[in-house]
Amino acid sequence: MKTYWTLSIAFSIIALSCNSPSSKIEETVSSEDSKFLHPPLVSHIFTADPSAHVFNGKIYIYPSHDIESEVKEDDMGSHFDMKDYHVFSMERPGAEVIDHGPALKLEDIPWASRQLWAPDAAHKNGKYYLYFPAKDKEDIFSIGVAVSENPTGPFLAEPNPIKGTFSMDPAVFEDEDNSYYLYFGGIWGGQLQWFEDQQLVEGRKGPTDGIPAPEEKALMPFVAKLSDNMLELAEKPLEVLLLDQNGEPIKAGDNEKRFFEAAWVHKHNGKYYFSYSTGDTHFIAYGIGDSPYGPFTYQGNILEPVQGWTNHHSIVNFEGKWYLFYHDTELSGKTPLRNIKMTELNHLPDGTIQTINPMK
Ligand code: FUB
Repeated sequence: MKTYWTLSIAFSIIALSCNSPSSKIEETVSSEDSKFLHPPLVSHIFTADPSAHVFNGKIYIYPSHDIESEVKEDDMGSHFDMKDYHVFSMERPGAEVIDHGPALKLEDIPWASRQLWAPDAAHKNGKYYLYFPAKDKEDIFSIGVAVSENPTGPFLAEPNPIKGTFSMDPAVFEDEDNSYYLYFGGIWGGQLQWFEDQQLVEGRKGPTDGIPAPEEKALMPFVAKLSDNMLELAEKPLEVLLLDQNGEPIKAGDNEKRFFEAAWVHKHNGKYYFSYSTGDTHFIAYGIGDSPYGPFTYQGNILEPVQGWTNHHSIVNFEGKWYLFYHDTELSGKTPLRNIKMTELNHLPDGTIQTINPMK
């Protein structure tokens, strides 16, 4: 393990010297004395929300690309003002992380106006699909898709967002029968609370307009199967039900357990694991279920709070081992300027996941 991370530190240093780092980014590299469990994977630009996949035996990471912005911080996440995506690859854990440059730019997405938030990607029949949230010209989030022949892009955006989507944080799960499912949703800045019966309710404006009372059922994320061509939903989105350990839907006031954003699904030993951020309580929590549609029964936390307000992750299997990709703000100390990281993840013999503390 030590060699693995020592190697990773060495590669971070190489990456720093090969690229021209922005003068605003401190060239901090974690050391043995660091309070952080792991060093950043990327140091020459700010990156967040890492969605990792193994395509053709190699790890590809699809993160958000954080940038410094003049936009003031608020509870709608306006300060996350991203304008493009870069794709990264690594041959294996611990290897050099390669930045393949801009893969999709805001100006090339006909329907989008601002805020390219957490994306995800999928591979089918030799084509690669980048799913991404953005605000439309009316400032409402939807999810778009862009296509490439190459996992690193460039990706060509479809002219319109995917019909039937709303809110943000898309995550695609490919099941063993080669069906693909798109999960999405997020409250506060993610605008999920502005929708009822999947329709925008007029007049809702702020982060809590439409959030149910504490004793009511929490807002849940959504899922829909993707069509054969990966460009549309094959069905009307269904609510993903998250249950507490008594089998009751998690309540809106249960802030340490309720869904906030950052859906992700992986499958282990025939069970489906739905993981997500609890937002204002900063955990990556998870539930287990028997179907990609849920329901998922809450089990606990995968990741304790990281440095920085947001917590967002992905989980991927590489050559039989599981890895958690996550982010924090080690390089900047500022919430909207994050850096991606990775660590090993363990499923215990009873199927639960060992909780990771991102600080030593
Ligand atoms: O990166 C912008 C937003 O912050 C993401 O979409 C959320 O999940 C949170 O990480």
